[in-house]
Amino acid sequence: MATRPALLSAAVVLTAAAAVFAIPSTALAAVEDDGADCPVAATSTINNSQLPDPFTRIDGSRITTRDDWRCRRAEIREMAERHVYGQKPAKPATVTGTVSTSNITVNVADQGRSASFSASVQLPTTGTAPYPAVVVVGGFGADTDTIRNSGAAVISYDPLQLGREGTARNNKQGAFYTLYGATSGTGILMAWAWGVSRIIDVVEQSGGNILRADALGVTGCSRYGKGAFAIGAFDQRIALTMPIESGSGGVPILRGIPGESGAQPLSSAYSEQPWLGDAFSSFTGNPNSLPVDTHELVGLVAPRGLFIMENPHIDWLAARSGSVAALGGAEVYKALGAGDNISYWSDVSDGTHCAVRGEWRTPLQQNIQKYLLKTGNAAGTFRISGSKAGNLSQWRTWQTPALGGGTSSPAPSSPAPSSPSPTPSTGA
Ligand code: MCU
Repeated sequence: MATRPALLSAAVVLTAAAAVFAIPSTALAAVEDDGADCPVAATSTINNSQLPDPFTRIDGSRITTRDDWRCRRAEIREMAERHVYGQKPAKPATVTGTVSTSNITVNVADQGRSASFSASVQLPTTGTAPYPAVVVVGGFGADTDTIRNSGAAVISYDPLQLGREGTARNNKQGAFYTLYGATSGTGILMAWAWGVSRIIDVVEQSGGNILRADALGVTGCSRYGKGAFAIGAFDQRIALTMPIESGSGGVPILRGIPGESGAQPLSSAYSEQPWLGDAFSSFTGNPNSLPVDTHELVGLVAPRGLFIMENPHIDWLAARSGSVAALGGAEVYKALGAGDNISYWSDVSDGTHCAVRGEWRTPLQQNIQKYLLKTGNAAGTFRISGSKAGNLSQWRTWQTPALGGGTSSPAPSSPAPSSPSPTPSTGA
């Protein structure tokens, strides 16, 4: 089981800052996991076809303040590791590497085992160093021209270096498994996420002349959209997370998949590749027994920038369940006072999987401006295809609390602000 360094000093500073200022609406943590010191009780399976309440702790009490979210978030993070993705080990004893205008190299070592991997860099077409950057996972589906023309570098990351596909679960391969063992129960999506965290370590250590560690985004399409989602959820140094057409094992609520016609079954997502952790095998036939679901993974990204892109034309991609995850996770954003920081867009015309789409060009640019360049302030938008519009009210019994500001005082007694559910757009 992975141990996490206490990171106490950073956590204490953050808590103290939060107590005075509450959570800034685009808050980016300076550390990978600012709740690493929070205790998380054992979890058991449940039996509930409705989405778990993101605001109710494992012990059954409900959070009342925004400060409370830090350790509630740690519970969700830990449950997602235990039951869905597998454990993400903390930064290993040694991480070294280099950053140049064309390449990033990473060397990792822990307990006598070592491995290396790299990523290529393409600078933006505009702006001056140090540059923001977007990690592009896998080689397709991301609009790298728009990213670079918006002023962010592209870091091209081949995640298969960290966790290969086509291997048996008891013989996992790649740099992650060189360190943690071929029989590690951690699935390759989390191995990919761990690799990006180590790239961020190297960017941080590089002195920041070329790339800015505090202005990093991540994107990827399809299986690499599943990866982009995990990468952003499990490292709070990522300022902007942009999964594209991620499908089963990505953004869509796990509880929704069995009932969504044509969606990739959970058993298929589990067995096609070792994407998810070994522990997920207990849930492929019954996601209702999971104590966590992906709307809470969306919540792990909050209040940081999140732009979810989906394709309603291919049933396999489970866009209806994806819309429910986004709507449910948006409730966490609202409770944290950051409702404008999440966007969802499935209202697209071209049915081609992982097409570079004109509809997403402007919101992509706006998200880069807001969260990476810090020059924009466009509000997030929901554009849900009418053909794949889920209804959050059918999936929850809980209501979203009005969380008190950054103190431990009880929540204000005023009712929760009425939260108009984003209206599905009617265009196909
Ligand atoms: C949506 O991502 C996957 C999908 O889960 C797989 O079933 C299919 O084989 O490949 C998709 C993909 O990665 O396409 C590039």
